[in-house]
Amino acid sequence: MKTSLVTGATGQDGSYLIRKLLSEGRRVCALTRRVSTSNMARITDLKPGVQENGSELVYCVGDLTDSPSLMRVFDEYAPDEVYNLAAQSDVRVSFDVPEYTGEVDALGALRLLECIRQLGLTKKTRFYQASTSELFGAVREKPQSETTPFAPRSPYAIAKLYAYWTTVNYREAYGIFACNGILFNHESPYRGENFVTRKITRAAARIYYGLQEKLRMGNLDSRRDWGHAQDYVDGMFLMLQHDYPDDYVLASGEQHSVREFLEIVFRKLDYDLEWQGHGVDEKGIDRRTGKTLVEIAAEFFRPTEVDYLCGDATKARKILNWRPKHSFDGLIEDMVRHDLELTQHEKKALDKL
Ligand code: NAP
Ligand code: F7E
Repeated sequence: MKTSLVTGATGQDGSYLIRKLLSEGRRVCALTRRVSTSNMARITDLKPGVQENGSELVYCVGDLTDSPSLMRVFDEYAPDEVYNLAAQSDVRVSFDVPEYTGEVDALGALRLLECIRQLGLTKKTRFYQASTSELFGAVREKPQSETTPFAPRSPYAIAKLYAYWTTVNYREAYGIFACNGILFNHESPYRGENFVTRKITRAAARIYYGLQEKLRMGNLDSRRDWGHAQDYVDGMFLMLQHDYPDDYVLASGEQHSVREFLEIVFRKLDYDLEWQGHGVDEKGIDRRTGKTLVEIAAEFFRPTEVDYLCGDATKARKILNWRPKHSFDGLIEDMVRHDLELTQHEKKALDKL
């Protein structure tokens, strides 16, 4: 049985990838870090031990800022595959904690690759690095593909740039089967609530059930290429099963603004938003009730913004036969339905008090 180590196991992508790898019959080592509050919400249903289909789940503790903990895990499990998903992944927060972001996102990848090298696993262990469309930053061409030059615009993107080139370097220098997945934004009901799509679907559901009055937003006019996380973890898996290592863009090829995303979500809940005012004074008002549902707040803007992202995933489609199954509307439906259910439970619990 092949052993796959997943860092960032408690995150959005980790929670989907573990399920995928278990369904493929792997022994999965899910790396989690010690934190003072519970971080297991997305995977509470995944119990350790042998699963019904014969696959196996093991939880192990480690932190990307702590080499000894990583060495111990590699020494014990000698994984056939490593999916490095762990990161301080919030772009805006990276401006507040730039050094920490570099420790985890840049040096964390180096520490994992050093485990492979120092423990003599270079011929055995395949490595996936969670690279990002944020590398394209102030975009040099449209759409962006594997050959587009990088122009990072945040401490997060700069840290990920270091990890990207370290992955390429360890592939070339030591012959490690190491791949970069340059993934454009991908979302799901498991998306962290600080990221814009989930912030919107969660707030819209809370407004719908009367648990929140309005939503405070940053830059509504930035544009993203949003896909579904489930499709993107399938792509990660394909990269490590291929005959040779390489770097791939995964993207939907479709682009929408934050404003459009927000309007669609509210429309699904029967609100009809009209925009009034400009800049931080802009407001989203429901035409039927005259209520202000959306306001702009300066705190959600970034010192440097990435305005425009749209990916070209031709290479992944041709070489890996990667075929995303979800549409943009299907993604929104999935998220809205989930957050309506979640909020309904929240409201029932509150009503009982
Ligand atoms: P996420 O939900 O924020 O998950 C991040 C994971 O990293 C969590 O499990 C977190 O653990 C873990 N982590 C953070 N610091 C750590 C440390 N010092 N040591 C060990 N683990 C640590 O991120 P995601 O959306 O699933 O994204 C997965 C990866 O893909 C990230 O590397 C992200 O930067 C990258 N990426 C994401 C997207 C996207 O659109 N989602 C696109 C391109 C690239 P806790 O639960 O304990 O906090
Ligand atoms: O912002 C704008 C914001 O935080 C998207 C991470 O997974 O994808 C993610 O990074 C856009 C930005 O994602 C709010 O300014 C407006 O232009 O959802 P986000 P991100 O920064 O694109 C990439 C590919 C990663 O690699 C990252 O790890 O939305 N925006 N108003 C807002 N964003 C947030 N968070 N909150 C707002 O209120």
